[in-house]
Amino acid sequence: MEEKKFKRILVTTALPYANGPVHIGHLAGVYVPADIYVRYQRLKGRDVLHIGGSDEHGVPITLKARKEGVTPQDIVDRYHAIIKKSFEEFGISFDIYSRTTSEIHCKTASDFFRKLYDKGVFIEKTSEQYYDEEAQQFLADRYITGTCPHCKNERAYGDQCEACGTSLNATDLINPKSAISGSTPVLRETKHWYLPLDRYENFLKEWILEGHKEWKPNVYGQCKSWLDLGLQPRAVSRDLDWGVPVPVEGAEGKVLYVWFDAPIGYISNTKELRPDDWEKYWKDPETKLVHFIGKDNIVFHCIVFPAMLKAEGSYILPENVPANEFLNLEGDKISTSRNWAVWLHEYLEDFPGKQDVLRYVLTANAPETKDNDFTWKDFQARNNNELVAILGNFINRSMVLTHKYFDGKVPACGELTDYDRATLKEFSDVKERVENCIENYRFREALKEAMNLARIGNKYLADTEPWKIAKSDMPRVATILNLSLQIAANLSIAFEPFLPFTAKKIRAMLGLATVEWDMLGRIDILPENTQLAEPILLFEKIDDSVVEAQIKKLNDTKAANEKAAHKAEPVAPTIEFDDFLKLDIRVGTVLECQKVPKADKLLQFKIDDGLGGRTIISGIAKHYKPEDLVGKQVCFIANLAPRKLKGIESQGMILSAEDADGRLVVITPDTPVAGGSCVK
Ligand code: B3M
Ligand code: ZN
Repeated sequence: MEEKKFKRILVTTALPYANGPVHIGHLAGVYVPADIYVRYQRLKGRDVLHIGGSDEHGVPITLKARKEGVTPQDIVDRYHAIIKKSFEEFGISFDIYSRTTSEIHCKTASDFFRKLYDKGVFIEKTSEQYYDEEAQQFLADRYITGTCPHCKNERAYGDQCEACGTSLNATDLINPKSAISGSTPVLRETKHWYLPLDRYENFLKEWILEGHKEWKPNVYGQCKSWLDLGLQPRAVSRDLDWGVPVPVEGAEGKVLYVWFDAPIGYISNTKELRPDDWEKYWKDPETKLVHFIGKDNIVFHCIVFPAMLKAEGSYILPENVPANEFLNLEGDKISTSRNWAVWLHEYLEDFPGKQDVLRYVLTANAPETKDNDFTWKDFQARNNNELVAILGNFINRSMVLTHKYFDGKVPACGELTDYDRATLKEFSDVKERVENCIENYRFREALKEAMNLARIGNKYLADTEPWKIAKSDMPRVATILNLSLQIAANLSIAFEPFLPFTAKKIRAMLGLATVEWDMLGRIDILPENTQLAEPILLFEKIDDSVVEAQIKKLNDTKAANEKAAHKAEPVAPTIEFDDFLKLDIRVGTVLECQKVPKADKLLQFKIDDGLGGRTIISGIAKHYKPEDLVGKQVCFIANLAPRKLKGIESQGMILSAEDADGRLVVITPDTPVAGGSCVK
């Protein structure tokens, strides 16, 4: 397999935006899986580099700076340091963690653009875009709000209306306002450079859809739907004063779009790390390039960046992009703006020294194939029932018994019994199984296999009960403990990728200096008479009160958010009662519900309205699975003029509540009523 095909491995992890600290979702989705992968490869003795860094450009950073009255550089300096420290503390073993404001990056990104420019790759286009005269800058679509031309929602964004789900152009908005200054923006002509993705469509189809069928189904599926829809040219420059300047004459005030420069950051950071031989990592087809990312970054890493690399012409393409789904927290989407997160720096304040507990829980519960939930109860259960009761217990008993009966020296292994042999046979294929899982990016399963080895050890000690025969049969006790300690040594290798702090402690107790992956499975790792160190406890029980305090902290956050959501000003002017009477609001039962093809926000409903049934389209596909809505009762406006959405006539509007984070929840009666009942 890969040993033959590849000489070296280049692993990159998504560059987090330096406008906030990192949380458990980042770790679970990207950095822990990548770290498991690179630690394993290093133990295998392979030539592997792990390249990371902060993404320090983009509009959100400039807005945060404006809000705080500091410079964008101040913002990124602050968060780059916080993020870097969190990663170090959690043992994420980067070979380099740099940043996209570095000089070498700006030059590399600039040269890359210039090369494509000189090759005539880009299309130049002039278009009219909104400009904020007060803030003296062009506005990204997201930073313009106004009235939706379709549903008249007054708080639609320049890229979409979240009330009716229509995607918009900023110029569609009625009464547009700048989100930066509140003033009315004006249209101005501006020129930009576009990467003609459509020209790479055939190449991408061939390369991904034919050549990489082995990619994870979530990744392959997303690529396929993008490619099926057809690709459009994408602007790779912006009117902004924060970023890498566009290296073309007459491009003053323009910078590279953040998603153009950020992936080039992987290249710049490799250059910074290995100035003399970086090219072999990026240009030799014997290098295996792997991008670890979250699912929201798939299109950029599987479509846009490969098209850029292909256009440049001298680079290799990724061999795999093992993107994960999202991790939720206690049943709710993790959200920075709602402070709904477990921040890494806060975790370490509350659980000092327990990095590996979090690494363990996040891997055991990793969102590899679907979104997953982190709960504090699960965290506690996995710590107490798995880490303490199995792994910790086994290592501790082996150590304590050896100290008790053999003064802490590895005793001699005598003749093996059938039971010993059966135990050894049970773990003889753990190595191959863990390897197989890790090579194929199935880290939860790999961890399960490693934990199974600890289970085997635990059961071996429990079954052989050496403490009961200490008086009668010391040679047998010696054999049992020798084997137990060899299993412990195996555990220190098998867990190194997953729980590096713990693996190191085990090795220190066993007096094992260096290990390699290929020692796994052997039972002669520890020579007879090796002096063991004093046993230390690897894990400790976590009490109910501790997790309850964490749950309370989250509940307090939730309460504060709800309060904040309600103090928002009235959203519409006062109306007369007669105006209210004009609305025919009814309750209906959802008979059928399905996604509208080629519209990622729309759901199509068939409603029992007591009047013979009707079809309604609603923009809530991001918030519900269609099957979960069937049978539910919803409220809808029955006398809204029908209108067509994606070619389907929508006969009404379903009512939903929106929280501060933009989450939509349908309004449903407290007790079921007949379909068609009026709401008054
Ligand atoms: N900073 C987006 C993100 O953090 C972006 C990743 C860049 S990877 C080149 O989700
Ligand atoms: Zn709308």
